[in-house]
Order: sequence, then C-alpha cells, then structure tokens
Amino acid sequence: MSRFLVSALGAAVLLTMIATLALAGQPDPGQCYGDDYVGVSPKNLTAPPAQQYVYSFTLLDNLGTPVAGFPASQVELRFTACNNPSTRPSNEIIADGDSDANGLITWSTNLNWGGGDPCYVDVLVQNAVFKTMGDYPTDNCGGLRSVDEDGDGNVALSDLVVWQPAFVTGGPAYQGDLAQPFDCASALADLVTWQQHFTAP
Ligand SMILES: [Ca+2]
Ligand SMILES: [Ca+2]
Repeated sequence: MSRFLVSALGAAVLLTMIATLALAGQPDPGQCYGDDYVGVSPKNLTAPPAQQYVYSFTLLDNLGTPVAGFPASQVELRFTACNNPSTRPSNEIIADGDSDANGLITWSTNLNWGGGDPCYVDVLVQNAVFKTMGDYPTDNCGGLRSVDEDGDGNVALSDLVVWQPAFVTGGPAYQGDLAQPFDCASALADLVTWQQHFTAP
C-alpha cells in the first residue's frame, strides 16, 4: 500500500470518528422511538393515575446511548393537522419535563385538554420531525384519542354517544379505543377509561 493511500485511509477513518463523536449526545431520528398513538383528556390531572394518558418518547443518540437532561422545551407534539373542535391551548405542546437518565421524555400534565380527531400527530425534536403517528383512515388505528370525543372541554354523555357506535361497529379506533395501551380494538376496557374520566372531579 502506498504511503499516500495509507494516509488517505487514515484521514477518512479520522473524519468518520470526528463525525461520530460530534453527533454523540444529540438525539438521532434513526434511533429515537415512541408510542404510536396519543390520547388526551380535560380531566387528565384528576382521573385515577392508571387511567391518565401518557405519551412516551425515548431520546437516543447515533450510538444508541440515552440522551439525558434534554430540555422539554425542545421536544414537542405537533397537532397542526387536527381540525376537529378541541380545547388544546396551542398546536405545539412541549413535554412535561426534561428527559431522564434513560432518555425518556413524557407528556401527561400537558395532555390535559380534549378533542378526538382523525389527524396525524408529529413528534418534533428541535423543530425536526422525528416521528409521525398515523392518521385515520390511512392507518386504520390512526388518529388522536380523547374521552372528550367532541372536544367541548367536558367529558359528558354526548361523548358516549360518539363512542357507542364505534364500539358497536368496531371503529374507527380513534373514537372507540380510549384505554392505554391502545390496542386498536373497542372493548369494555375503553368504556372503563371513559367512565373513570367522566366521574373524576
Ligand atoms: Ca365532550
Ligand atoms: Ca382498546
């Protein structure tokens, strides 16, 4: 091998190492992962904890190492595709807190609003799309779940009127599948979640 080739190879290896190190510690869209669907409720703070909606996303860098302490303000759920009535305070909702030691970042407090919708929802990290949750009917299970189905800010019998046909006919899931973990099916467990939010203070 010529001396030139050896030094060129050495430089290439060095550049790759530098690039790898530069990206280490930053969330990598190819490594990060999260839940496939999200649910919201205007009673998410008062419903029994096991029935409260939580959206989880895990931040990993290019080496698969957890990114801890990543600021909540830079990780958002984006609802711009959602057009049904809703009480969400804004179209981009930041996480509840910074990522933990495992890179886990969650939304629950900030999902305290209502309105079901067939829309897709994006996960943004520093304004870049890291994940897109499916919309209905492109994804048969897609869409934003809410015990406040009609998005008027109350969990009331009018929402049960929306849930009931989805239960009887088996869809759409975004209206009938209200219990986490979302399984795409509409069953009595989903009615229990609705009831627990309905009776919460
Ligand atoms: Ca309602
Ligand atoms: Ca279900």
